Amino acid sequence: MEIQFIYSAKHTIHDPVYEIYDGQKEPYAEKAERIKSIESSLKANGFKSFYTPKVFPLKYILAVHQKEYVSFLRARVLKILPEDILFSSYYIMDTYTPLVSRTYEAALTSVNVALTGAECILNGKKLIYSLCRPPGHHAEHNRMGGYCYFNNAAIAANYLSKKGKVAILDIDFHHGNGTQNIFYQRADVLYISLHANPHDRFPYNSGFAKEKGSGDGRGYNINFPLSLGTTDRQYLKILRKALAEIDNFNPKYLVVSAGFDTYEYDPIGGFKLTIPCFSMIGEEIRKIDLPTLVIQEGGYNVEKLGKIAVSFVRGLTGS
Ligand code: SP5
Ligand code: ZN
Repeated sequence: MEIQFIYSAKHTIHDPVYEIYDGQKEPYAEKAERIKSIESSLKANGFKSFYTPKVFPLKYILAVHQKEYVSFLRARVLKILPEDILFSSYYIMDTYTPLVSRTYEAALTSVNVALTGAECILNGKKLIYSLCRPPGHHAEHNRMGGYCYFNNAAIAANYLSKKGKVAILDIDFHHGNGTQNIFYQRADVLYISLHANPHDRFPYNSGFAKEKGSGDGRGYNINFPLSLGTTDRQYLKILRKALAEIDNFNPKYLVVSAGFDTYEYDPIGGFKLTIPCFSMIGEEIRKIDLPTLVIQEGGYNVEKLGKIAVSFVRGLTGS
């Protein structure tokens, strides 16, 4: 099966040098090299259809994020000097999501990468992979967190939802609190996530199995918190359950929030997935046979990310 990639080299303008973890400065894990490594490995392995994003109007972001939040982000970065970094301010939920002078611009580009992919899906493409950076699934209606500023997957899913029901499958190691928050009350967008138990890992206070949606959205939010040390076999078993739920929901489109921090040697993960497992994950997703938009989320083993992405894409495309 054919696949196209959406990628912008502009993501490198967002380059914080450190984050704060339990009060200490640590090197920033969400490095620009992550996406470069994925892009170059895919190309080296024969995946050659790369397209740069179009520019979409702000209304698609404002359909998901609070106006005041978006304005804050746009205006606040203008006061940051090129070498500076801002940690605590309004609308920031943690110490992993600093602002640098060009963060807003990079976050906008990442959204455009996602929306361009979604538009291709609406135009009849069956499989698109948007190489988004910065990632998005921790960004809520009105707050940034977990390396995320705008919720790329949620903005793309909301755009697709104008034409039919959408399922979002989130396979990042961390729970996508932002995506859950944005669709919690909606029955036309199913959010379903496999992730580390929040008792053990970020975001700590969201992602429990008892969070099932509210109002009209009751039953359309499904969390599968998993133990640290989860293996390929255990993971694939739960993934099949998640895909059965998606099948049952019968959506028109599928959005996959794809994080590779479930890999056994990810520096901030804690599962034990091997590189071949990502092919099997891709294959399971291919089998449900829906028009699919893949959105890049996390994954921090820069050296192995390219290999993981190639494995995943081989499964997705059946090649
Ligand atoms: C998109 C995504 O995967 N965001 C993840 C955000 C989680 N950040 C918190 C992890 C901090 C890692 N630093 C750990 C250093 C331990 N010495
Ligand atoms: Zn993650």
